[in-house]
Amino acid sequence: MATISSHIAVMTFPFSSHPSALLNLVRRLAASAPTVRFSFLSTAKSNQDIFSGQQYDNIRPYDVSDGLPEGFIFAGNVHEPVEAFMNVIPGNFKAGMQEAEAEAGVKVGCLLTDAFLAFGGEMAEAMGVPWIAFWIGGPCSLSVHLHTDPIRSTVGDIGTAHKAEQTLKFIPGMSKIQICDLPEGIVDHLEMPIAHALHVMGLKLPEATAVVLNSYEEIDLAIITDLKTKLKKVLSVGPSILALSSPPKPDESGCLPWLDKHKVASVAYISFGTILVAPPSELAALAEAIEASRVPYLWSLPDHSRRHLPQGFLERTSIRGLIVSWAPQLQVLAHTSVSIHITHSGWNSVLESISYAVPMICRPFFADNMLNCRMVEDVWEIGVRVEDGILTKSGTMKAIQLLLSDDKGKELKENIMLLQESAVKAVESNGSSAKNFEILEDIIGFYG
Ligand code: U2F
Repeated sequence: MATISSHIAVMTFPFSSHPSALLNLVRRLAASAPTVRFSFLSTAKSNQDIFSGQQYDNIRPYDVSDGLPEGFIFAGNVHEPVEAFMNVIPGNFKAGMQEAEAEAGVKVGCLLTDAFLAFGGEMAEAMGVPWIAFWIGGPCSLSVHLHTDPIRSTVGDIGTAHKAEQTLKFIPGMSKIQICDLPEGIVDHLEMPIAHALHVMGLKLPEATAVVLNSYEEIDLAIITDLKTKLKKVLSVGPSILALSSPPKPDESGCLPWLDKHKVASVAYISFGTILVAPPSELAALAEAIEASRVPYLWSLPDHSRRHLPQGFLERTSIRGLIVSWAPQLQVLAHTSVSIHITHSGWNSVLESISYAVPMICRPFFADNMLNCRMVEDVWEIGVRVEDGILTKSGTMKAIQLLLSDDKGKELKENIMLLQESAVKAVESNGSSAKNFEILEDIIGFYG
């Protein structure tokens, strides 16, 4: 790398798809600012997973403590590693940053953190540098975290079904969102440690020099306009997958040649993201629905969940199904034979479905999933929520039939194609995301 002109410390929330989404943003910035050094601070495990041997000229990974005791064995409780990590921030990041500064020989001139790491604001202030926060979710979920106090005081204690169906019409752009769609920690589950962290985040983000989103303005104009009144700068720069050219991910399980053998727009792709373990009864019901619908399917399913599939399911459906433990999701959604995405409605998955125009069947589980699902079904009308929000044989079959139908299915497809078109335009030169990215580059270039 040429002489380092400036140094940016990047701090991740090292769970689920957070580090890889932030790395995608950093890769774009690093490519456009070759003399800027990006020190990427995350836990050893997360760095190993996302860099997987890949090197970049001006991005250097640094491992920070995960707070877990030596020899810790993950026993399935996802909250455990998150709590251990939350207990060692921000000391672990400070140590990592000192190491990075010593190695680069240049002081850090800007902090780019996952928005979950709200301490970034105070740390940046103490260092006299700007704080850029990256929000991994959509504008809708950012909005509820910024409005947590008004939501709590307007709604009060949620307890009755009636209140659960109340809408957030007092927040611009959120009139279709119901109380029951809110992530845990806004009006209930307040005891969760992450709930406190997200509340603090909502209070701190207005101090950030800029908040960057992997989204694009046209998808939620009213919400973005409102966010702009609350934050110093709101920069939607995505969808990053359309803006960043990446080498294709390895297809170790042969998903793509398998898809090649199927008819155009015939296959249902199923995935519930990176951390979620769907309840056994729902996995069995989903399998039964797929089998009875006779729809070809590609299912990204962790190995330990396979035992929950109905007996003989794999053998009976092997001619038109493939189950893998990990799929190259972007290439899968981009494949012409895929016509349905059965998803937990994680933000990345929703945005990827939009980017490749694949209508969704949503089974939301937690966090922002319910909000994203509501947007998919009621605002953008590009998919449906499964009946009663859980996977049953009959409800899932109905949803599959609907998506394959000539009337409603066609309408959903047309709607998602329009959104895809606007996403593509946003990242083209002069598009809203491209312009926002230039503003971000200026901030990095100016302060870094
Ligand atoms: C949590 O999200 P997840 O990481 O579980 O889900 P997504 O945001 O949808 O991201 C999943 C990513 O993993 C990829 C896929 C997405 O980029 O392409 N992937 C893959 O490549 N192959 C597979 O077989 C399966 C997945 C949480 F659940 C969400 O609610 C939040 O929105 C998200 C961000 O906070 O974190």
